[in-house]
Amino acid sequence: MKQPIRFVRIIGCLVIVLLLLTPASYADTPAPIDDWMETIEESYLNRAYIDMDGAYLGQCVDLAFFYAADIFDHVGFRQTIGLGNANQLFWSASDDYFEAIPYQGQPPQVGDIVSWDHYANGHVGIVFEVTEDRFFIYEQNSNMMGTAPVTIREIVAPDYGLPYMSYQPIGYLRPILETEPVEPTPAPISVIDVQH
Ligand SMILES: [Ca+2]
Repeated sequence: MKQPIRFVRIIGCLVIVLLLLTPASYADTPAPIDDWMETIEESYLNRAYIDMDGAYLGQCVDLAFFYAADIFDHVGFRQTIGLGNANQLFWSASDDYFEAIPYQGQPPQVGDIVSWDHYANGHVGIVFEVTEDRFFIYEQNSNMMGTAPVTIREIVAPDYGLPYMSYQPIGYLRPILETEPVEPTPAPISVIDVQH
């Protein structure tokens, strides 16, 4: 009986090692972010724009305001993301709610707000997918008139400049949210109980 028991132990250990080595994935994205992206896909993407501040119709910052208001739904967005133009939000966001990570060549994470500094007011978008050499954002104001719906833009490495400009991002605002607790996978009973 020794051999089967040893085999089960080895398999059990391999399963645990594989679980520990599994890289972070979208499953690690906090639920409020996932829920917000679902709302965008179902109700706004290529359909409607969002005007949170009542000025200039659907600006890019309105989407960031909407995002902040939704994922921190117990407090107004002015107290979390702050006020200002797109190129000011990186510094005005409250560090109780967002970690401001300066751009140093690294890719963002899903859920980050990316800020760029170009023209007078800058630009922001919310990252919904990251691949090996590019990431994708939801954005507004793609027609510069404020009347365009929420759209998608692809941002390509290495400098992550906007396609129509070549500015690097100022940085990433990363929401400070709890990730979903991961239920530990119980070890096979035979591994725990059998002692010799
Ligand atoms: Ca507006």
